[in-house]
Amino acid sequence: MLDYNVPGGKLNRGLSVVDSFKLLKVRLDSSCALGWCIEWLQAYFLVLDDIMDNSVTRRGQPCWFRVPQVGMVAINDGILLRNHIHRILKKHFRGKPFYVDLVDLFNEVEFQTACGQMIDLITTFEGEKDLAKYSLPIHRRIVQYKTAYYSFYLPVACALLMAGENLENHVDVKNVLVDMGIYFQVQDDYLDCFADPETLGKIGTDIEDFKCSWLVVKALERCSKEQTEILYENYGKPDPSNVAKVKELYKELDLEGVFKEYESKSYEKLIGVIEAHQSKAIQAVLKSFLAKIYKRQK
Ligand code: GPP
Ligand code: MG
Ligand code: MG
Ligand code: MG
Repeated sequence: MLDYNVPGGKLNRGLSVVDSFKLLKVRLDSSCALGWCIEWLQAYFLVLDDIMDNSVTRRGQPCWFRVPQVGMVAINDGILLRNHIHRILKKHFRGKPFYVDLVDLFNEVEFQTACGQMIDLITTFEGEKDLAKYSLPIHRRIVQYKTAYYSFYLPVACALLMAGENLENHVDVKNVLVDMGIYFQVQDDYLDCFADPETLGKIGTDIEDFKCSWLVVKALERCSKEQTEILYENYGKPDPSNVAKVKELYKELDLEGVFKEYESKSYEKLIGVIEAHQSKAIQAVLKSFLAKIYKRQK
């Protein structure tokens, strides 16, 4: 179960912990163990997210719950993956002065992620499917919580804690990382529809699932009256012919072009904010993280 679900990703989150340690010049033997804790957290979220999103593939193989003889045992596997984070933390860090803060950080970030996942899911409830409620502020709220905290803030916060820093003094760093996480999830929403599943390692399900994706929000902003009707008729239905109509509309509205412009504008904005930071070491940490994801194809 561990071999199937923990490795095989891009390791952006885990490696960012290790890179941040190096850039902040923290000497600690167990930085890799901490990086892996975030990869375990990611595995736990993905196993459960794929059940909730009714997904088909992940990292180029069937989603864990789709493996014959796994099924809903996958829920318990998710819980086991989660438990192991705290077992690893205890094994490597229990005697350290930052141990309590580290445990608290993981708990807090997990709570934020579960809240984001809740909003992501309840906006798609059968019987409440109403595209009129989807807007950029709603999208931002969902992705800030479901993705940005655990994927971007957590790796750097871990390194800062171990460098002996008080996280309350780094609200500006948290804010940039949250914006970076929002940009990352917009990429995820874009790739869900436009990437080749072979490269991406997963088959998109956002249109079928009636997700508040960045693409549908942008489409709603740009649609004519007739196009809006097409979107309302076809969004959130499992039939491939409905999905195809939505994708056709996205092409007509040039959402690929809209995304490319968003991507370069976001990058420039983020670089601007990063370069205004007083610490060169923190600038390097943030830039190295951004470089990992800019113009990613998977
Ligand atoms: C990504 O959303 C968000 C998560 C993986 C967090 C899940 C949180 C839980 C508490 C289970 P997504 O569904 O767009 O990701 P993907 O496209 O990879 O399925
Ligand atoms: Mg999801
Ligand atoms: Mg998903
Ligand atoms: Mg997605």
